[in-house]
Amino acid sequence: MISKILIANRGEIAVRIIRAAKEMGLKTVIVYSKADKESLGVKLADQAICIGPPPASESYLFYQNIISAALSVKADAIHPGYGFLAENWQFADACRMMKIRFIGPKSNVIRQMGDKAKAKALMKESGVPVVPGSDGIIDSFTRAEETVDRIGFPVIIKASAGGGGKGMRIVNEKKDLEKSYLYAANEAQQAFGDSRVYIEKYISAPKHIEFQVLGDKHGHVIHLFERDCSIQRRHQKLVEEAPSACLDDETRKKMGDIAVKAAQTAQYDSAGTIEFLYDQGSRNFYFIEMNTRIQVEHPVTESITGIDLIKYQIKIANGDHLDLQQTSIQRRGHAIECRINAENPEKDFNPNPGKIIQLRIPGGPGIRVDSGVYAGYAIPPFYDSMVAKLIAWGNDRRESIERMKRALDEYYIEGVKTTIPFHKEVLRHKDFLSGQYTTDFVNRLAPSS
Ligand code: MV4
Repeated sequence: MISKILIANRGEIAVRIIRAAKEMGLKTVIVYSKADKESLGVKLADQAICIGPPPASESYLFYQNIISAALSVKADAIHPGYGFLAENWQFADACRMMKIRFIGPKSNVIRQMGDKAKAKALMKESGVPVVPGSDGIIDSFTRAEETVDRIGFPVIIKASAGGGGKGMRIVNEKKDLEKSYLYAANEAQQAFGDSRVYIEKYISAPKHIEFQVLGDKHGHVIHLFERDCSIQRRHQKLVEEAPSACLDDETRKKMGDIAVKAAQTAQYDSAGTIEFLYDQGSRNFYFIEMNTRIQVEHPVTESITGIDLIKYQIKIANGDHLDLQQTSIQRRGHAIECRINAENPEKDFNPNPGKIIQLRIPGGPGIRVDSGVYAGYAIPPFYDSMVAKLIAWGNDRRESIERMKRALDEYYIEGVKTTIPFHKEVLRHKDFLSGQYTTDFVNRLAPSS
């Protein structure tokens, strides 16, 4: 039985995991880099162990030290959060070898879903709709030509070891294909040490719809509906909502059933996400990838279902049977999340770390704030710039929007520039209000250089 959890992460997600563990009566240990000594997670955990200097490669990614820390305090499980080691199959495997439970899926599942071309082929084989394309790795320009002759332009070249948008290249005409293919393969090699790429038909201005799934170690899988994550900038999501304002109940039901089938195909246990591109014109949807971690935007799903996803991750890692049935999962109301980043939206969203001089956190009905900062805290420059997530729940979309606007007005952060003004603009934009916005929304609002 799990009784002590080591948190191999920082910031708001470390705090979120500590909160879930404490409510379950479990002991918590956090590891931290020298830059995070004064973090909220270090203050809230039962125990804290410094694992190295600020650079992540020497601390949060240096998993041998993290495993040593877990062994030294007799932690029975490690929660990786998101980012850092969350989708590192070698780390999950090392935990297993050291008899520490990795709070996430099996290492071979992380590995398989991390190879995006292989994951796509596996899904297609079991009847999950995928975007037409190369159905596997493109290992020569000749094969690239054959593929585009079959599917037509525009196409998108993706790194198989990528995901989340890194190493992608859109190609509109034949004369650019060879250059783009070589460029994409080279970029993939630089970024992931793996040059393999695959090709898909490029879907223009799609919606990014993802389904939350939960599976246990006994083969029981359910979904917890969708999140609309179409508001992103340079592949960083900025606003997420559930349910999606663009889905009809018939399409939602089809996508949910397919999401469960995809997770079953992957032999998935723990919390995971099935990503789809949704074409509003044709109402077609396509699996693009699976994320084998808890995601930043999970509170949106928690808000509309009342289900604590972190607690379920822990229970599932412990081997418990999932005590939820698909037919008993009810959606209630609407939730929106705004990511509050220490970035200057007026200066190309440049990171803006520094000391928080004053802080007023919103509250009241329907408002949740997941944050790792406090007044007087200095945001270190070494990691991502997200300092808080503001989640607004309402009985319907209109109420959640009004609550979010009200909460953004209440929020006062002095000392660092944040994305709050950007969010205020999004919330009054006609395309956001209509719910019909697509992945090109931010680029049209604030064209990136
Ligand atoms: C696509 C696509 C269009 N067609 N795939 C980006 C994030 C990653 N999870 C999937 N992504 C996309 N995949 C096909 N077949 C559009 C995106 C996409 C995108 C692509 C290039 C530049 C910006 C983008 C923003 C959102 C989605």
